[in-house]
Amino acid sequence: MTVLLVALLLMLALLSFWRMVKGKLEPKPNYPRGLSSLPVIGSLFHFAGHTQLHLLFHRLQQTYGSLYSLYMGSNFVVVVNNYLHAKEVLLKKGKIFGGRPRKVTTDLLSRNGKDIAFANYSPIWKCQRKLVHSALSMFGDGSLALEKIICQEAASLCEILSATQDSPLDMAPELTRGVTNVVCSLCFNSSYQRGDPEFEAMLQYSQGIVDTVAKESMLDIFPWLQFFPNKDLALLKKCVQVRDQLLQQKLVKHKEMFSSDSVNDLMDALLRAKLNMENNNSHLLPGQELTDDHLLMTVADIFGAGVETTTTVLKWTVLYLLHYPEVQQKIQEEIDQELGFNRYPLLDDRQHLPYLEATISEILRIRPVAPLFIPHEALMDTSIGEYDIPKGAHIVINLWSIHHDEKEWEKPGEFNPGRFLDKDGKRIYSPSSSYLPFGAGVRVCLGEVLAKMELFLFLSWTLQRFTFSVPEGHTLPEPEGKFGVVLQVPTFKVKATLREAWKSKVIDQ
Ligand code: STR
Repeated sequence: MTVLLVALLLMLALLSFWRMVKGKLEPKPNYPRGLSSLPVIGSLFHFAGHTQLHLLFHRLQQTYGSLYSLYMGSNFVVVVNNYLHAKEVLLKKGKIFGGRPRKVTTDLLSRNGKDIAFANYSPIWKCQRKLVHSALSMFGDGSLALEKIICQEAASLCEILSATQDSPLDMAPELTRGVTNVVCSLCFNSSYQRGDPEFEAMLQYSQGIVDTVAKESMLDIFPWLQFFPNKDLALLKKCVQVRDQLLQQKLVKHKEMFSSDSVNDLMDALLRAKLNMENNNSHLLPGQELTDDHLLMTVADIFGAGVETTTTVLKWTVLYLLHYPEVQQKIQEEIDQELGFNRYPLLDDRQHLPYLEATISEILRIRPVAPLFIPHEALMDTSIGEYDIPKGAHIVINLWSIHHDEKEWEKPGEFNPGRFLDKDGKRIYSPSSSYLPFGAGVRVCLGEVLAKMELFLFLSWTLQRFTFSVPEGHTLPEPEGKFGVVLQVPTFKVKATLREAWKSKVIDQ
């Protein structure tokens, strides 16, 4: 009996010794320093009362350093606030971090990740991206057609501004329509007139989607909430339904009219690719074919992204020009000098208008469109810097912190387009690498070229002709953004005054 007891004790001692040795040999993973957390809710109590997540994550650096971790409910989240770490995630380990966390709201929006923005890294996803990329360069930068379309929309915007001259105007819907028509031409080869009911419906559902989707809401953190009545979820479902109806109509029409000899827009290009893939279906594995759902969700993404992002930047620019009339004046002086009043701006003028280009760069820095990008997911065990990152971790890159890093930017809170110009003010350059307005790596923005074309043309056209100011009796709008899937601009009114030199001219194209 005693022998047995001694043997048992010895075995236990050996076991614990072996565990200790093993523990020493295989050290605990070295995760980034973490915020305290509780079961079920995770670290959410740190967020109480904060809706501006990008600002909170920026501030938490003071306590936890630039790379830290937390729990959103039961999800392990790593927050990256430094550009070197961000580049490691996006560029060096782009494929490893190429996943997207599944969320209730984005699954609803994208039919369980059949789009590009919210889908995981996969062969079919790569194919979708490639198709959009080649379609964009075919209809976009490859030809002059797009430049002409944008100029037409810019001219129409100017007409509206001169018709409503001097009376307070909310420019948001007008800017949205201009930008929407450009994306509409690209996606569907169509456009909207002012007051078109379909356009009004689109404005509404888009706002509903922006208000509810991918903003780290409770619904996304606790998926079981979807089984209870939820206002946000009901709104999102309604908006997605309206959007899908519109898209479905467009798809049916495109299928009816389809001819592989005349591919006029993104939808045609996707339909052609789908037919081609079906014709050589020998190497198509199940789950890897391009379905109607993939096609619709791809177009929906390009459309939604194309509208919401560029419009947001244009609104921010007008808001900042109200705050900094001297910047507006400088842009106008540059335009007057380089272009004069007898011709309208073209893309070729970009190289001659560095101050306008610098202003656009500064807007993209100080008010990034997507302050936390869209979260990434680690597809395998990996690392960031010296820290271990487990498979399945969600990675939130705080672009706000990257663009407001005091070690990289002089007075980052100040709006100063001059920081993007060389000392003669003739050439635009980036004074810091801590600047990623369009992201980087395998998931880099597909619309960067298009966006830059639109921003330049819409702004140069309007500023050549008009001066924006705060209407009498109105106050300057606060430059506070509202956090969401895009950083939303407050609603405000402007007075657009036709400049002296244009008073005797008619705007023609
Ligand atoms: C805006 C509203 C809408 O109707 C559809 C979409 C889907 C694509 C989204 C877009 C949204 C918001 C901006 C996103 C874009 C994909 C890429 C872009 C998130 C929700 C950015 O990363 C800024």
